[in-house]
Amino acid sequence: MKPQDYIKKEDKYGAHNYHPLPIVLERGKGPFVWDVEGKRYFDFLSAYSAVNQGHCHPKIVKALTEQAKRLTLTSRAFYNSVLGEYEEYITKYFGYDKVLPMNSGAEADETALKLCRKWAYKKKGIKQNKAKIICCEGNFHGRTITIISMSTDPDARNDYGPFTPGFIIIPYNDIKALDKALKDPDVAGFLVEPIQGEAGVFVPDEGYLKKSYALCKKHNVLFIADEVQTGLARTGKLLACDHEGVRPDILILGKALSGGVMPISVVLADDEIMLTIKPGEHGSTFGGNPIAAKVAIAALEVIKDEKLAQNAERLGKIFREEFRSIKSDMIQLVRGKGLLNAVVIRPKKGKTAWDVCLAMKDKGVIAKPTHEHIIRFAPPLVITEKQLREAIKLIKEAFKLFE
Ligand code: IF1
Repeated sequence: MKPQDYIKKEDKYGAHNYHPLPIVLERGKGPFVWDVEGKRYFDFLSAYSAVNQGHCHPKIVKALTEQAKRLTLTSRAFYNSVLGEYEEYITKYFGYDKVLPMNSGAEADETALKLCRKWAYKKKGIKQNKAKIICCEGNFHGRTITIISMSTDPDARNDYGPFTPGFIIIPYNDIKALDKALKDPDVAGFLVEPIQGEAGVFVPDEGYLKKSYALCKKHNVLFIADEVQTGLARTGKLLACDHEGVRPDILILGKALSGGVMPISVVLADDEIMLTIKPGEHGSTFGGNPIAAKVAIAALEVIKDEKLAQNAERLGKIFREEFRSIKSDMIQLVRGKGLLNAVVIRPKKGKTAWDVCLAMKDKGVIAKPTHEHIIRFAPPLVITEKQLREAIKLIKEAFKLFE
């Protein structure tokens, strides 16, 4: 089959809820993917930061396949021999009393919202159904109806109403707006991405997280960090909150928690918050399944053993420096932290970010625009300096085509 045949088949039999770049992938290894015609590419999207450990990491695949041959799923109706090991490992790894295991990032965000509301009624004493949660313009926390009820992106929320009430939306990176919103005694939590990914890799001002956290504590409000995309070494620290020494009251992780081999997410919190949910009050068929338990341990070990945060920190600096040296009037600005970066593209003679991505694809680097004019560059964190410099050379060649 030709690439076109694969594309036609997806078009005919699959929902049209995506508009992929015209490339058909069939193999991945480390920072590379290959298409069905055997052409190799640098993957600069990393499945939206789910393959931080590189495609098909052998240690993670081994954990997956070995457990899959023993016991794949028990449901939480029974205990099993690996969940406790995983729960102990991940709570010690991040320094929390307890973990609630789920599957997708959206499920973990939903779980965090439910935990925050439970805590509001059981601990803070907010009246039933009055709890409010503050979130930010430009947020992305998933695609469920409640989560898009917080969204300010028309594409994410149009024609999906009616929406879930109980959210206060404030501008991102605006301490004054947060301070004002926190005056409402019914506020229970503040849900925030330490860096806004989908919005175009918006890095807030230095100190924003620290000041937000302090304000939340002053008003007895939970600081909830969605690190689904920024966590797990992506921004040059284990967590993006670590850049400011902030310890979220509720921490949400997903994506690279499995190294991209399956959906695994968690919510981490201390007992005062986590134990407000009693048996039977929340759950999921696959949440914390034996394969996920073993895969997540392996994925977390890889992050530590291969010093991925340090690599992301060092190579991110090189990436931004190199990119800023590219002479192209299509490059408006480069921003990011660690290996989560984005380039804002100035359209030129009708050519947009999409055209740049097509040109990069032809050169052997794949990335995709988020919104009209922003290209996110997020390679797997296992990329070496030599490979990064090779990829940047190819990206420069692509931009040259628009001179
Ligand atoms: C898509 C990007 C979007 C996330 C944060 C929770 C979730 C995500 C900070 C939900 C998921 C994915 C979803 C995917 C595209 C991608 C994405 F920012 F990463 F680029 F959409 F904004 N919190 N982000 O980024 O996790 O349920 O997907 O496991 O939906 O198009 P999920």
